[in-house]
Amino acid sequence: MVTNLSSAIILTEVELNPEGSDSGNEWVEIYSSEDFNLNGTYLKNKDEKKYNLTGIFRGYLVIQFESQWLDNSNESVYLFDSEGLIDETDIFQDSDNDNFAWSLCRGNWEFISSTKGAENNCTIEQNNQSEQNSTQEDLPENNTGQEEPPTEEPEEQTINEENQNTEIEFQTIQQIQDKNNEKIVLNPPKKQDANNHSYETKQENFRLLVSYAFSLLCVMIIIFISFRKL
Ligand SMILES: [Ca+2]
Ligand SMILES: [Ca+2]
Ligand SMILES: [Ca+2]
Repeated sequence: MVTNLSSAIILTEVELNPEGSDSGNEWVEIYSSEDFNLNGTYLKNKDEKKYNLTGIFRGYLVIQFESQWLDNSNESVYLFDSEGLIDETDIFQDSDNDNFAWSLCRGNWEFISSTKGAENNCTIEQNNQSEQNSTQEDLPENNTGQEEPPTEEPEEQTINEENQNTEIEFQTIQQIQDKNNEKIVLNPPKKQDANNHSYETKQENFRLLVSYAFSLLCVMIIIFISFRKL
């Protein structure tokens, strides 16, 4: 199945200044993941020169110009179809007369070793480094996330202290109530002591009376014996 959907085709690599003579050796690389009909599409440079494209292709396609077509500074490449602009590059400069070319890597244009008609030589290490960097950037957030819980402990301690204070206040109230109870309980025995005291006083008076009577009896016996001897 051949498509001409503009979303299926992109610009992937541009060689402004190939090694040696530029005339006849400059090229632009485009890519489509499925069969694409180029009829009606064209390239345009920053000087607005057009270069018509034809044919059906899939994957990477290199368009090599027969004569000098790309300037080595302040140059861009645009891809059009009959309905308008499909894709465009950044503004490029290439003063290096070698096989380095501007290459699309993860949405950004990078000046790296060219891969004419093949997948761009985007370094995997950059991926790993960027992932490591992002991981390292994430670590402090995780650390701060782990450090957050200890701040909750003082709040719990405060709550415990409040509970302890409440318990202490409750104990104080209980002690006051206990003291009140003690007063209520202790008051009646004082009345009992008074009764006991009066009872003891009566007993002592009775003992005194008995002792007086006994003494009087003894005196009378002594007197009786004395009179009997006379
Ligand atoms: Ca050039
Ligand atoms: Ca050159
Ligand atoms: Ca390439």
